Amino acid sequence: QAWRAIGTRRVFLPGPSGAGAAVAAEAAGAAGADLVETVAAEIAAAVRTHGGRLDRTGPAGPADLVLALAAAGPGDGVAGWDDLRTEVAGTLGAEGFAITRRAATLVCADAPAGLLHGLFHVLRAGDAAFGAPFGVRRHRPAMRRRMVDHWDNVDVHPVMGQVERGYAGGSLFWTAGAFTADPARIRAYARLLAACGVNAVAVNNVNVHPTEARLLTDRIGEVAAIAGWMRPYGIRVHLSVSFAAPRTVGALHTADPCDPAVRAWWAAAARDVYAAIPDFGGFVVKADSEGQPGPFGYGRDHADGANMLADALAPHGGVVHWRAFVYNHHQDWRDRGTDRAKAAHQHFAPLDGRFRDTVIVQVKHGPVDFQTREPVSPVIAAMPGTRLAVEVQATQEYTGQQRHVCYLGTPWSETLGFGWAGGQTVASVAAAGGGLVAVANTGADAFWTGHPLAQANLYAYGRLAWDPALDPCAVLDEWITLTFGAAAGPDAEPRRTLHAIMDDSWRGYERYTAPLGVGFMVRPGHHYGPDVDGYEYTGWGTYHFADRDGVGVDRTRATGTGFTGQYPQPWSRIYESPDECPDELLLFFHHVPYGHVLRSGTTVIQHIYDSHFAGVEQVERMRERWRALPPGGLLSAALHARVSERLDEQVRSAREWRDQINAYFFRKSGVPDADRRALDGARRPVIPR
Ligand code: BDP
Repeated sequence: QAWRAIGTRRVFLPGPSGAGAAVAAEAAGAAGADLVETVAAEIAAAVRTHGGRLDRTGPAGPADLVLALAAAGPGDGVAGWDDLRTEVAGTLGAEGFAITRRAATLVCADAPAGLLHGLFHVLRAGDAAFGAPFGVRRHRPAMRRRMVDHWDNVDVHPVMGQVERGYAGGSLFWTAGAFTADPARIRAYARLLAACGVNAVAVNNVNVHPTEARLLTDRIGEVAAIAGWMRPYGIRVHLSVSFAAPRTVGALHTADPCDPAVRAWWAAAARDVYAAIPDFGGFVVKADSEGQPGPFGYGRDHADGANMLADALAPHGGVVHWRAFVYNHHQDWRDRGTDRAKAAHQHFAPLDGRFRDTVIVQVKHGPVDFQTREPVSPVIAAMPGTRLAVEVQATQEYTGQQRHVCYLGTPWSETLGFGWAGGQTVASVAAAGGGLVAVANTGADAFWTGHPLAQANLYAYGRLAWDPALDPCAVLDEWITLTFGAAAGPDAEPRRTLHAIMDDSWRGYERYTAPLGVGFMVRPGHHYGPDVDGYEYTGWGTYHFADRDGVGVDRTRATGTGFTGQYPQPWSRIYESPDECPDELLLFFHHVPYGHVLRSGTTVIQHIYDSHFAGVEQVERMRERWRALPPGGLLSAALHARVSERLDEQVRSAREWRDQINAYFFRKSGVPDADRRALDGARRPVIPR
C-alpha cells in the first residue's frame, strides 16, 4: 500500500540507454550499476501494481518524480534539475541525496546508494512528496556504517540453539550445519534492511564455534553468496572471526598477534576473502571475553590484536569491529572492590590512541550488558583518540524476548542524546567513529521478528542510525504508516491502538521487571522471567545486594566500587550523590535503605510495589486495546492472532514478575504496601504488622 504514492505516478530514472547514460554508468561503477537497477526494479514493480509509468530513456512527457545522479542528470526538459544539480553535486556523499519539489519531485544523488535511500525517503513521505513545492532538502546519514550483527550459528549449539539469543525462528542462513539460505528470502531481507537504512550485516555469531570459524576459509563461498544477494541493496557483509583461527582452522601452533607467521596467515586469509567478496566489509571480533580466545593468551593487549587484523584487512579496504565487551566472568560476588561495570573502561580507556584508523572499538551502550535500563557506558566518553561504534541489542534478550511488546526506539534515542562537556554526545562519538550497531532481532519467522510489533525495533534502529535526532515516537509513526496504512480513514483506529500499546512499552516493561536501574533479576541461562537471586551468588558479576535493610550496588567513589569515577563531569558528580542521581538509575549506583526517599517523594520499597502493580495494569490495558481492534485491512488475521497470543503471554509473565518481585522485597524488608495490596502473590490483602 505504501508504494501507491509512487506506483501511481510517472517516474523518470535515467537508464543504461537513457540521457546521460554513459556518464551515469561511469559514475555508478560496477556495484553501483546494480543499485540503480534495484531502484528501477522497485519502481517498475510499484507501477505495475498501481498503474503508473516508469521511463528509463527520457522523460516522455512531464514526469512526477525524477531520480538521477548529479553527474549524469536526466538531460534537458526537467525543469529545475540544473539548479538542483549545481547546488548539491559533490556534497551528498556515498549515500546521501537531495530532494526538492518543483513541477516534479526531483531526487539527486552523487552515488547510486543515494538514489536508493532517496527512493525510500519518497516512499516514507508518500503523497506529501508530491504536494506543494518545497526547496532543496539534503539528507545524509549521520552514521556511515549502520550494521546489524547476527548471532547465527552454523551448527545448532547445544545450549544456545541455531541463533544465540534469537527469538525469531531459525537462522536465515544456516540450519543444523548446512547452508540453507534462500536467495529470494535473503534478497527480501536485504530490501527490508535497506528500507530501514541499514547498510552492513555481520552474518554469524560473535561467539565463534569451530564450524563457524571455517566460514573464514573453506566455507567462505557461503558468505560470498549472501554478499551477492545483499549487494543490490547496498549492504556489505562482515564476518565474525575467531582470534584463534590460525591455530584452529590454520596449521599454526600459535595465534600470537606479534608472530610474523600469524600475521602472514591473516594477511593471506584476508586476501582470499576479498578474492571471493571484493566489497567485503571486515571482521567482527569478540576476544578475551566469555571464553573466546584473544591476545591475552600471548601476553598481548587488545590494541596488538586488533591492529594485527586491521593490517591484514587494510590493503583491501576492510575494517575490524573489535568489541569492548570484556570482563572477568568468574568474578567473586564477595569481593565488592571488583565491578563488572568498570571492566570495559579499565581494559580499553588506557589503550586510547593506540588503535589503527581502521579499527573500530565496538562498545555496548551500557557498562554491563543490555539491561532494560543502564547508564551510558563511560567508555564512550573516554576514548577521543579511537573510532568507536555503539552497540545496541535489537534482539530482546533482556527486554521480553519478542514475547513482550517493548519498543526500543525510546531508550536508544535517550542513549544517543546523552551528552557531556564540550558538546559531545553518544551520537556524535558514534557518528565520528564507527557508527551504530544492532544485534539482529530477525530470523526465519514469517513476520521476520517473531513478535510482529518487534519489527518496529529494527526500523527504529536503522532510522536512528541514519538520524539520531529523530523523535522515536515519530519514527514509530512512520513504521506504523508503512506497515499498516495511512493516518486517515479506516486506519485511524489501528494507529491509535498501536501507539497506545507501543509508545510507552519500554517503560512499561521496566515497571514490572526491574525499576530503579536494578538489573539481572532474570532466570539464569535463558534470561526470561523473574529470578531475583538467580545470579546473586554466581561468578557473573551481576548483583543487586538486596538484604533485609536495603538494595542496590554501591558504585560510588566514597564507599563503593568507584565506578562513578569513570564518568566525565557533570555525570561523575551526579551519579556519586544519592540525592542527585536520577531515580531510574538509583540502584545501579547506590545501595540504599528501603526507606530511602526518591526524588519523586516515594520510598524505594513503595516504588518497587507501585511500579510492579502499575506495570501489570499497563499490560492488561494493552491487551484490552488489542482485543478491541478487529483484524481487517492490512492487519491480517494471522498477524492479529500472533500479537494476541504474545499479549496473553506478556500479561501472564508481567503478573509473575509482579508477584515474585513484590513478594521477595516484602519478605526481605518486612515493609507492607501502603495501599494494602497483596504482595506475596496470595489473593488476599496483607495486614500490616
Ligand atoms: C550477552 C549474551 C551472550 C552474548 C554476549 C555478547 O547473553 O549470549 O554472547 O552478550 O554480547 O548479553 O557477547
